[in-house]
Amino acid sequence: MAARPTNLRVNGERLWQSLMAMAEIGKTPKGGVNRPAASDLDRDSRDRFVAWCRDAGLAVRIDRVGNIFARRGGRDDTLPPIVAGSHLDTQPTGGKYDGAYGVLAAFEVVRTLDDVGIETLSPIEVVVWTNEEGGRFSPACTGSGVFAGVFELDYARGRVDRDGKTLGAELARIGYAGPDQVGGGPVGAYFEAHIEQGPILEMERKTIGVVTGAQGVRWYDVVLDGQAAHAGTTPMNRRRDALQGGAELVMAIDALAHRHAPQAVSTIGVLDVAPSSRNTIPGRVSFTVDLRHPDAGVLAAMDREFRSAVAAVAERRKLGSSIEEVWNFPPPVFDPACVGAVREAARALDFSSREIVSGAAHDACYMARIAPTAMVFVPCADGISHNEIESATPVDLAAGCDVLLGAILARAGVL
Ligand code: HGY
Ligand code: MN
Ligand code: MN
Repeated sequence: MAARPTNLRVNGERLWQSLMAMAEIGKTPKGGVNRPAASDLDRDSRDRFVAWCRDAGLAVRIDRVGNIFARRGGRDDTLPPIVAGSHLDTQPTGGKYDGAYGVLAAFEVVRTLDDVGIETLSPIEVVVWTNEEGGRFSPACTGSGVFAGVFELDYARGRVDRDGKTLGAELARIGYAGPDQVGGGPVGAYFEAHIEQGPILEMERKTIGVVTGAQGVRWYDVVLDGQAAHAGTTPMNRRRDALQGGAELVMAIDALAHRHAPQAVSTIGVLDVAPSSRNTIPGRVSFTVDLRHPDAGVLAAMDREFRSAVAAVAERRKLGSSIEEVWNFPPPVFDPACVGAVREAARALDFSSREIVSGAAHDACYMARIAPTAMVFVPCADGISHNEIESATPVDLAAGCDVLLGAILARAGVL
């Protein structure tokens, strides 16, 4: 096998142009992107990606949960593929780079190999995972979760959005309920490039994050039931006000993360009040809870404290309460050899780097359960993501793509 070319670099301008072209789909007035999973805009972004891949001569296949695989053959196509990619669905106030960067960086790697005529021993596949964000359909990382055997296909396809539509029906509607079995085959290695979505790399002026793992996540849906009643005629001591209970829990869940500082985080992203009338005491409140910590034991303690806080408020305010755990995602550890390939690629290219644990969950976290996996991070401005102002520089994005190229070649074998 030939030595890996050390001075090989991707076409950063082409990568940047592909990112800007993709960001046109679902773009928002503030410069962000809003492409909910399995929406028409998700379809349009998928169609654009598939067209680019077919123009580049890649063989494209879609599996039954909508994951897209674009394959570049290797000398020995019986070998397990080296897979790289991310997602194209976004948050409602998403940015141009969260997800799309990982997909288009992997695509740029393939296009660079074609430009210079490098043949690899193993085939390479660029992947777009379905519903990574979990914003429209919870939980997150649904497509990669089915692929990795974490979720059953029917469970994933049955997930329902706030309008009662299922992921499966929506994938069929947009033409991405593919024929192929989901997963089950060997994967040689998986790599994912992503913006850090946090402030560390930028603060430390590091170009590359060598990602060693991610923190654990737990998602819950909470419902509190009190009694709707007249705002004017109901004395304060006779009320069972669901929103007052919810407000107490909003503060308690914030305090919970501070008790486990500095790494714990807690977020309440959605809160609905019913019947939502200014002169009716709220009878029902429902809200989401997102708890995270890099240590599984601490996350379990946070879970216990969260559940006892709900029980205590419900008892004191005579409210009914229910907690549904919709996602339990233990902290993953990435493969040392793949992490080493990322570290070595950054070193060989003389990029500054540091090891980092991801604060966000990624499809790579599920892929780590079935294949040697690692991630490449690049900085984003002020560490801001899941916000329309999300920003990254063409130089950093190209650098991360160069490292992704080096890591993939380290596993795919150069002929
Ligand atoms: O929630 C996450 O960490 C990811 O953005 N889905
Ligand atoms: Mn992402
Ligand atoms: Mn995201």
